[in-house]
Amino acid sequence: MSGEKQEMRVGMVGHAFMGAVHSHAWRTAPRFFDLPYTVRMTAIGGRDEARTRAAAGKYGWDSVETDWRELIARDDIDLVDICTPGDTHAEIAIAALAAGKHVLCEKPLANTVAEAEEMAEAAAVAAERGVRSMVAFNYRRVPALALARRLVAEGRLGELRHVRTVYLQDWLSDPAAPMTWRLRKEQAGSGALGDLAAHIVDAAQFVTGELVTGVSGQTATFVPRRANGHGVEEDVTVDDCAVFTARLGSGAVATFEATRYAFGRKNAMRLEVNGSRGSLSFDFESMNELWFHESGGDTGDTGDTEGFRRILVTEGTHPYLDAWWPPGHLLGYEHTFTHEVVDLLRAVHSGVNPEPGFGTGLQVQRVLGAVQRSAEDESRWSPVPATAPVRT
Ligand code: SOE
Repeated sequence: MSGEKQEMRVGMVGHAFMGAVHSHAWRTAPRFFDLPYTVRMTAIGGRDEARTRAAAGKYGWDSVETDWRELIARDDIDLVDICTPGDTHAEIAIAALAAGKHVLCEKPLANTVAEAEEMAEAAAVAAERGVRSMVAFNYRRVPALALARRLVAEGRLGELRHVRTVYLQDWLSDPAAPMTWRLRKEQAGSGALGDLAAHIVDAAQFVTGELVTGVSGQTATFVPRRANGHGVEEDVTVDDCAVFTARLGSGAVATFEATRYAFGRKNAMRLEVNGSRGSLSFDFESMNELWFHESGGDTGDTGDTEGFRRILVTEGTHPYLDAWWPPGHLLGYEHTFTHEVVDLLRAVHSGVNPEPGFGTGLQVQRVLGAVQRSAEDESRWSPVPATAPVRT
């Protein structure tokens, strides 16, 4: 039938927390946004057949694969969504790209800069064949942060002076919290640095439109051993927190703090930007709000009535909101993943490289690597080499 939409047939590898929220995104994106494709949730991959079959039934996938190599070899799959721990991102993504599959890969892009460089190169080569790739920095798709980027780009804050970011969780505050793959370097690559700081580095670069050019940082591991599921104690081989200062391309000064020990903070991803004319402030735990202060700006406030005002980012004219609810009815964490899928599919259909692509993922990985080098060298200043954008 003419005008019938092409089907995008998706295969997802992994079915834990990220598998669940990505499944929700694939299911909702075509139902709430006008997309150039219909979406078929063709296969979900996992090593344990019983658990993967249960996930397929729960999240709505048509079939199951217990070997990701089988999944990417299928000719009824057009796009591979990687929701596994970081130690498998590179091999799965590079193989999927070589097989001509578009790729969405969870963050951080990889566990090392070297792996990220290989992935970015594979993405550039694949892009020349029209095969697209994106890294899942979902917080860019919070409408309030997309609005923040717009305000900075419009010059509403003037010249940037400070970027202040934290990402605070507390799920390791209890020393009795069990060992998990996230605490093993060989699986996770790093701890709070790659898991949480990756997000705020990308968010800072996204909102300001500037790249981190150098860092000085430290990491710490507060609880060096934890008991695994069998009651056997293992060494924690990653950081529990990472704290670092940085400079951005314009000379603005930035601070980053990522921890899993901020007792009472559940998912407090916060960003504040101070410029020569104004400031903005965001807290993911109030993700529908953006606080904005514009000295002598359009509020007409001057002198003793100036100050931050709250923008409730739920108007139909705000990024992504025209697809959802009336003003004031609020969005949640899961909506950011739906927005991510929408932007990916629209980019694939338009024949352009989606952002954040693997080149951006490599840039973030280079910042993380610079922090690790600095932390190992008594917080010495560690320059970050610029990352050329992925060739289109
Ligand atoms: C860590 O617990 C985590 O799940 C991150 O891995 C996600 O990227 C973040 O969005 C929520 O917290």
